[in-house]
Amino acid sequence: MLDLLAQPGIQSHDQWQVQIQAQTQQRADVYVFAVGLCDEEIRSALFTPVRDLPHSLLTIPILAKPDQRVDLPNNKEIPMTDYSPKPEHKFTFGLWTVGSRGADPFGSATREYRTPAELVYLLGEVGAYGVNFHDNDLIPIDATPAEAEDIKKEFRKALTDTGLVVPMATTNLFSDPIFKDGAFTSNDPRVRVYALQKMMNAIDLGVEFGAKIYVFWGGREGTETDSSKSAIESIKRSREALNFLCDYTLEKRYDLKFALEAKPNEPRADIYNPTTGHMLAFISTLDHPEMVGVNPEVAHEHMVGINFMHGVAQAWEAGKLFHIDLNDQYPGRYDQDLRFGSRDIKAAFFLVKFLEDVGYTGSRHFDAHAYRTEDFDGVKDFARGCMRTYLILKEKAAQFNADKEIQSLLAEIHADDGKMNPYFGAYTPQKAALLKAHVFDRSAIARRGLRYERLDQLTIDLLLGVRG
Ligand code: GCO
Ligand code: MN
Ligand code: MN
Repeated sequence: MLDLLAQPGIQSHDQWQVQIQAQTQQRADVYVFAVGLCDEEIRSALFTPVRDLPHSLLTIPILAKPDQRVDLPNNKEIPMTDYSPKPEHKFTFGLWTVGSRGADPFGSATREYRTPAELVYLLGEVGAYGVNFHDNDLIPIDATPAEAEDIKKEFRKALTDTGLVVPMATTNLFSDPIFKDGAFTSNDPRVRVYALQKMMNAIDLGVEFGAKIYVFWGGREGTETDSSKSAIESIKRSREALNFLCDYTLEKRYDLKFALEAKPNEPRADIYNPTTGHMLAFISTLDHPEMVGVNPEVAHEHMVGINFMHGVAQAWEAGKLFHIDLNDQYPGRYDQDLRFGSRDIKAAFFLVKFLEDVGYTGSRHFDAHAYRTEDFDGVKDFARGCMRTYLILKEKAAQFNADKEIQSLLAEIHADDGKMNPYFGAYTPQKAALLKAHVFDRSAIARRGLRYERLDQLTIDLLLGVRG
């Protein structure tokens, strides 16, 4: 190309951008700062990637010459930190999330169909670590064995090309009309055993692609009218099905754990085991509780207005946080599946802070979809936004932990002079007798201000970016 350009009067059609780039780069190094492009992509276009813009501006040689001017975008738009996703962040998306075509109960699809392989390439482009699927996201329910093989081949190639992995798989027990009254809790015994058969095949498929977590979401395990089903019988049927599938997995020697996902309603009017807390109680009644945990979802608990992070903490403390579905949701509304952190930033902050502080190492799975208004560029904006917000909040959490004023306030709030220690811990009759004799100055204790207003405002200042 450079030799060609050196010839006098050179004119070659359809190459002008390449020629301009070549001519520019004969005289200058070109540094590119881009959110959403990885270093390798920038290098493959023969540019030099720049990640930390303010720092690089001091070190790039051009600035050594005082007469040179550097055009910078508005400083405020320059992120000080690199918020681009990396494999160690474990960001995953479902085929059904970026593949959502925007249909809702009032309108049909607004985006065209993309094959599973095409969606994997899209996820590779935005920097995701993994992709998860329902059996029928990958293989349509009526596909012939030959069709299934072709789809799997193409999907596998996309995984190899992009380096994406499949950490989780799940079963669609809700779309086909056969599941109109549920799967494991259907009143029709044929449906209940068909669901078991479909589950075993779907588990095989997930394991074939390397899944280590298997999610169970019983979207149709519920009722519109409680005249139709016994709530007790439904719990017993669910338990029997899960016990059967645990034994199937053990017999096959699969390295697989189950994660149960609760949702209070939608698509059924009411769904059994409606919250993460219900699921945790249910798990303790199974034959193999050690291989079953939960997959809590932000939107599912926000729909009913409860504190999601508290449920996650309870699951974590019980050793049951096997997976997590991140998205957002206004309380008291239909299932919105909004981009992570786009509705309740404060709740998202405390959730991210929790996951990072305790050292959760599982997938950060985004179970959400782009607005119906979007084309596939908008789908990429949506996916990038989920990951970017997570990383910004992760940085804010580190800032919170390092903030001197916040930390000294917390030290004051949590101060303990140890005087009550003799009364804590296990019960003994002596301790009980001693405690009964202790006199408390209730009004003195109650008079102490706890300084939570100040602490919360510092948190808000930090989140709004006016602190440090
Ligand atoms: C929903 C659920 C689902 C499940 C998925 C995995 O509200 O529709 O969140 O998206 O997470 O079926 O089992
Ligand atoms: Mn959901
Ligand atoms: Mn979900």
